[in-house]
Amino acid sequence: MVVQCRVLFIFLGLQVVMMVLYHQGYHHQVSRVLNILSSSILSPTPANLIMKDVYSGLEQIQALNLTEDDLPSCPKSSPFLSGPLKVSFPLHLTMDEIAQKNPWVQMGGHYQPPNCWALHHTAVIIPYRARRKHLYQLLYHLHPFLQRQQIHYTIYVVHQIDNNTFNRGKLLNVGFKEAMKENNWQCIYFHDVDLIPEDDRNVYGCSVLPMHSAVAIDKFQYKLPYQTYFGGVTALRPTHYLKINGFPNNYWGWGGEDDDIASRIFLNKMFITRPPAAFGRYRMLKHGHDKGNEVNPKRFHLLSSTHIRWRRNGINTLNYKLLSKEQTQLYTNFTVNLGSSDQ
Ligand code: UD2
Ligand code: MN
Repeated sequence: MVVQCRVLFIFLGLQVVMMVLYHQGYHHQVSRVLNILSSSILSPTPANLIMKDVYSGLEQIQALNLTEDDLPSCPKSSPFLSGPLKVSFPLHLTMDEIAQKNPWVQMGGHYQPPNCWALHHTAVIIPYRARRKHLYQLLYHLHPFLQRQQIHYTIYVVHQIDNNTFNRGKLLNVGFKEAMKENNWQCIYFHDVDLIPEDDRNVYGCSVLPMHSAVAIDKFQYKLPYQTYFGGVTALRPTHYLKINGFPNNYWGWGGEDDDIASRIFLNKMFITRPPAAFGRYRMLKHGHDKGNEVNPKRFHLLSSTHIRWRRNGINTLNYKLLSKEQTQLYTNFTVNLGSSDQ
């Protein structure tokens, strides 16, 4: 009681100070202080909520003694959601260790809530080459993250095996095509291997608009670098993906393909939607520029002609060689040869 009185007293005192300052002409300063206070007191930022481990509570997942047909629908908001997560990076992760922590995940990186009928059916596609440590960290975090959301999902890794320059756009196209052969997915997430989500309210389901989920990344001080930014983690319904003719195949090396995809969306009269910044938070695992993914000097030139090219460069012109398809404990792996960079 005494503590409550003191808090109330301090609060009232602050209000009086603010009023006096305001009337003395310090409008700008007062509103700045109020903004800071309201954003830290009222908004659900990590500082004010108890941050849980991404695995906490998942031991409660239990199968019901019902056939699939009789399962109830999962609730709109999963009871496992806890908001901001305490993100930590265990050292020397192995596939077995991660699999043991995720007993409900089936071969191929497949999961379906055992106790309810999922509302979201999502394929997660990861473009990949030579980032094993990042991949294991992502798998360690993403599996429990998606189970917290009661989503039906599979994680697909599209591995560029050839020695040609890396091509993220083309790998994502391959991922889309191969994943859709496996299942009639309703939502496709395109996910960089090095982005670890920090808040489980960033639900990996599709909305009626193309989704850009990586709104606030630590690398960019948790701010959107620019308004049309569409990098990192994005999601589309298959119909929207097909409407924009998928992604460009001809961005070899680093950069530009994400802006090309954004242009395709705008050219098709769609808009981008985003989760609130407090939800769309990510940590990017540290890395430099990879060998074989050098900055693409042609990217600005290519971007200037997206409006001319998008119809004849995309999923309808995709060619690649699928060398193997393998089901591991934690993901389905597509190993591909993308061909050479001459197209
Ligand atoms: C930014 C974008 C990314 C993409 C890229 C330009 C963000 C958060 N991300 O990432 O979406 O548009 O710029 O191409 O802005 N990769 C490998 N092996 C490699 C090279 C790349 O696996 O040798 C994959 C991996 O999934 C990686 C992704 O490609 O996360 C993007 O490459 P990056 O992380 O090197 O580039 P970055 O962080 O600038
Ligand atoms: Mn990165």
